[in-house]
Amino acid sequence: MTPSQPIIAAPVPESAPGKARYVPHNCRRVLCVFPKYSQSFGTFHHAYPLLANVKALMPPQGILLVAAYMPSNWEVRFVDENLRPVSHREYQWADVVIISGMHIQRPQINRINDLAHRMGKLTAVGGPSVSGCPEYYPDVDLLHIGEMGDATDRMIEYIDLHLERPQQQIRFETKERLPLNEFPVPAYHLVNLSNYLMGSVQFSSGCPYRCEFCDIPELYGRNPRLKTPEQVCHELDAMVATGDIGAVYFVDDNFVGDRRAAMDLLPHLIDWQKRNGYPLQFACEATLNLAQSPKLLEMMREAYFTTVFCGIETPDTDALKSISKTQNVMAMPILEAIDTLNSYGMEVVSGIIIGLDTDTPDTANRILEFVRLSQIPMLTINLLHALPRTPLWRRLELEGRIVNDEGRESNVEFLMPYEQVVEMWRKCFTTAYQPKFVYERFAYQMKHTFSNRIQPPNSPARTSGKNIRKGLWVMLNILIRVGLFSEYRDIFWSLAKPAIKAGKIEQIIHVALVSHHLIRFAQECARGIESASFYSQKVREDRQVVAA
Ligand code: B12
Ligand code: SF4
Repeated sequence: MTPSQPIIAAPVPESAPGKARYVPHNCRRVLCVFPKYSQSFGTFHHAYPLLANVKALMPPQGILLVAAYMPSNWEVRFVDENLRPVSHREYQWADVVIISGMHIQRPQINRINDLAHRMGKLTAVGGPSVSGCPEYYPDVDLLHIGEMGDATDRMIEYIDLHLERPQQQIRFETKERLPLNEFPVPAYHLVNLSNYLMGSVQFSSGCPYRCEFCDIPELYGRNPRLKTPEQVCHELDAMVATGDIGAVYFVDDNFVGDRRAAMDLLPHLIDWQKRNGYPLQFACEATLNLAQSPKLLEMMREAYFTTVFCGIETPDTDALKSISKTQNVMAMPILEAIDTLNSYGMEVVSGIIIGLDTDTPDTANRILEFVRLSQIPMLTINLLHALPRTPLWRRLELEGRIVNDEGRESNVEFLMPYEQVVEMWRKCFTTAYQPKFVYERFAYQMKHTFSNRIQPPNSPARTSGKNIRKGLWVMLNILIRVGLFSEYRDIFWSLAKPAIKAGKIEQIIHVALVSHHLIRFAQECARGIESASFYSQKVREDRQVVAA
């Protein structure tokens, strides 16, 4: 099916502050389901067996928010299929089954919908996939398109007044978004946070840039909308109270999309950490030009931001211009920007795209050289994929270069021969994640990045008996599974021995966990098990993440 491609619409406005909400007449039972991930680089599934109880990366913000937004007299249950399947009884219990998800989870979303329909239940889907491509879900009863807002209220009204399935699909499209500062705290009380590798929090939504391949500006707008710093701290309180987590990821597409807002938030985060004894490490996504803001960087260091994902995409300036990623073309060269972030204790994670129109047969070598020089341990090296609702999709469609073949690694007709591009991707991926190369880059990070971090206090929050037991369990598991039984154990020990002697236990745990996932994932790519484009529908249903 060809997704509809609206030319970029006017930004969806926010509703007036404090707008009254729909008051329901009935009680309803709502079953919220988040579908299993499809196995991909970003899910970290190879690290889960090394950790106690972890079965998924982070709690899904979107559907937890919707769960929290439901009328207070309605009964709400939540199942994350990454933790366990939905039971027959739960489907039977529900009046309505509501689902969220990304394009890559499309088969799972449709499967949940079928199961619910078999029991005669009303179904609804919202989230980034249906918002970009409603056509992917022809059989779901209610489609929620866009962010939470008037459409959510109308959908709730519909569910309140009807229990039977509609004759025809009904679409609710957000015309007025709920201001972020009126978002409820996601329903963390419905999840066990210890089952997740990290917690997640949202501060802003939207990004001011217009990278050609990205659907964020069209899905979430170009003017970042914001929560208040108090709201963010309150959500951190709620998370810390509910479960034992050591890290929180800011899911904002660009944490510094509105620099002034980030500057206003950071003192609150620093205060929060100090008040609570620095229980959390923070990670975020940000544009590389963050390197030009020393004041922001200094505050991020003090708030204990330890990882920042930057969409570097390509080290080649002309290529960056051709994909409208001009925010990476700065007076400061890319390698210097990475060094700068490292000097504030932040490990950089980088997105890299292969298959751009500017690529040449030498691209793989240039990217590998960049990996070596930048010393970035983790790079999401991805084949270009045209996402619906992007300028890239529209350009390629005009040029007749969108290929709708689900057996292919990407839906783009590259300018270079397809096989050659896929081979370049495989070469980059499998070389970058050879155990020796990964460990070399991490050794660099330990010396040149981790050493620049603040030394958080030995507070009760960090050194509780529970935390120490958990750390010991993970360390023991790593020593057995990686140190004893992995084929790359010698490489592991060459870094681990001196690190353990120096008491850098937390650092070596991080290195071992991340490396293990990268190495195993790359080995699967080499065997042709994994897909080159993590956006591709080729990531099949049978490659869903299997929790250990
Ligand atoms: C954190 C994150 C992840 C995490 C966790 C994902 C999760 N959902 O738990 C991880 C790392 C696992 C991940 C992985 C991937 N991700 Co991701 N991810 C994100 C990110 C940065 C934030 C998600 C989030 O929490 N947003 C905040 C919440 C509040 O927004 P939301 O989910 O859209 O929810 C709002 C509405 O949509 C609506 N809503 C949501 N659900 C529902 C349900 C109902 C019933 C209703 C009424 C409303 C509703 O209400 C919410 C409030 O307005 C987004 C970017 C973004 N801006 O969202 C990308 C994004 C979702 N990811 C994306 C992609 C492509 C991926 C990957 C394929 C590749 C990758 N980039 O690594 C993998 C695939 C994973 C897999 N193999 O299954 C794309 C999805 C494109 C699409 N349109 O489907 C996005 C949009 C980024 C992008 N453009 O590249 N991702
Ligand atoms: S900076 Fe990031 S989120 Fe913003 S448009 Fe570019 S890729 Fe998308």
